Amino acid sequence: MANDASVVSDTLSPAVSKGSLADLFTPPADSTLWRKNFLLGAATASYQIEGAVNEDGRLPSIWDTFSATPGKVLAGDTGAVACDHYHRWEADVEMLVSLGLEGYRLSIAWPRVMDAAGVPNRKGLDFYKRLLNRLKEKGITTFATLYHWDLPQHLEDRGGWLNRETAYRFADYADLMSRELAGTVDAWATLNEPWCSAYLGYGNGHHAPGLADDRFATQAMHHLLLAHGLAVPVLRANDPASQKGIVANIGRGTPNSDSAADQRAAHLFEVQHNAWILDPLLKGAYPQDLFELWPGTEPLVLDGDMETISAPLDFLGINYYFRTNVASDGAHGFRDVPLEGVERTQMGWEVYPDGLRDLLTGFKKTYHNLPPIYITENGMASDDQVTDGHVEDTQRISFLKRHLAAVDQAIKAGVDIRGYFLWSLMDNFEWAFGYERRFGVVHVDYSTQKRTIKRSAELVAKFLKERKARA
Ligand code: IFM
Repeated sequence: MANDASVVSDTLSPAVSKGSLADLFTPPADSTLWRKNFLLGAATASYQIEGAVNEDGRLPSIWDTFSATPGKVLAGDTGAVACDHYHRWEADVEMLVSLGLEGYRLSIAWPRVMDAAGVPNRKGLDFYKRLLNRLKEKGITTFATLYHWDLPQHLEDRGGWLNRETAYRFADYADLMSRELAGTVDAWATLNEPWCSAYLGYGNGHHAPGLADDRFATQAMHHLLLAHGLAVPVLRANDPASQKGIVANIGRGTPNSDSAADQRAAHLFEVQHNAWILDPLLKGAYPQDLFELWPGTEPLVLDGDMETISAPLDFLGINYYFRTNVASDGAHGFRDVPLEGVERTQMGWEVYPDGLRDLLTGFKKTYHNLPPIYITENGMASDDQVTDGHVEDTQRISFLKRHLAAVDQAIKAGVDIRGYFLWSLMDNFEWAFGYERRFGVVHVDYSTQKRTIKRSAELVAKFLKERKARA
C-alpha cells in the first residue's frame, strides 16, 4: 500500500488550522528556532526501519540473533520486516519532503554493505546511494550514522566490541562508505550512543549481544571510542567537504535530597551516563570517578589511544530523552528513586525538558572545546491510535514544544546548537520493546505498512512552512 503522505499537502487538517493545537506547538516569536539556518529534521536507524534482513546479500547482525532469542524482545518482535523501508524508501522520502523537513538522519547497516572478508556488497551499497542521491536531489541535508548498533554477527563471533580488532574493521568500513558515498552525505556520525552499545549490550545485557559484566562494558566502550577515533581521519581524507562527529545520548541525574551522599549519587549518575563518553572525546581521559562507581573495571588502553579518540570533531550529536532521580545506594553508587506524580511517556520516562537545557549549558562550562551541537534525537513514545484517519498525539506536540524551548534557552545562554532532529520520522522497532512503543511523528500500521501523518508532524510542517514564508 502506498504511503499516505498526501495528508500534508497545501491544506492542513481542520483541527490544526483552527489554531488551538497549533498554538500548543508553535515556538514564540522571540525563539531562535525561527532562524532559517536552524536545521529541523527527523531521524531513523537502519535496523529499526529497513526490514529486508535476508535480501541482496545482507549478512546477519547481532540484533537479528538477539531478537530471535526467546525472551529478549517484547512479544518476540524482530526487525525482519520493520517498516519495510528497504522497499518503500521512495515513498518515505516523498513523505519527508511533504512535511517540509530540512534534514534527515539515517544510519547505514554495516552487514548490508560488506562481507566477512571486507569485500563490498554492491547491492547493499546501491541502496544507500539511491537513497542519499534522492535526498540530495530533494534538497534535504543528510546526516549518516555508520553504526547504530547493527554489528555484523561474524564480528561478534570473534568477540565483537570486546575485541580490539573490531575497531580496525570499523575503520575499514568507514573507508569504504566514505569513498562510495562522498558528496552525498553532509555530516557523518561514526557511532550512535556508544553508552547503549557498551552498557546495555555488554554491561547489563538488555541489548544485543546480551552480555552482562561491568568490565566488559568499559572495555567495549574503549574499543567503540577507538573505532570512532580511527574512523574520523579516514572520513576526513575521503570526504573532506562533510562534517564529522559522533552522537551521544545524555542523561540528567538529579539528587533525591540535599544530603551530600545523594548529591554525590547524582554526580556519579552523570559521570556514568555522560562523562564516560564525553571526557575521553573532549578531554582525552576517562573520568576517574567512573572507577569509583565500578572498581577494578579500567579498560586496557594502549599508548596513543586517547590521542586518537580525542581528535577534534566538527560536531557533537546529542540525544536527550529524560531525567533520573537518584539517591545514594549506601555504598559507592546510586539507585533510582522514581518521582511520584510527574508526567511520563509510554516508556515510563519522565518528561523533563529543563534537563536538556541544564546539561547543554553545563557541558559548555565543563568542555572548553565543545564542538557545535546538533540535537540528533529527541522525542517520546505514546500509544498512538488512528481514529478516522487521524492521530491526535497531543502529549507529543506539547513535549516537542517544551524541548524546543529548552534548546532555545540553551542557545540564548551561549551554546552553539545548529539543529534538531525528531526521533523519529516514523514508528519503528524500538529494540527490546519491539513494536509496542511508538516514537514516530508518522504512524505505521505494521499489518498494512500504511503511514499516517500524526498531528505532531502536521504542526511541525506548518511551522516550517511559516518559517520559510517569513525568510
Ligand atoms: O529508538 C532509540 C534509538 O535507536 C536510539 N536512541 C533512543 C531511541 C528511543 O529509545
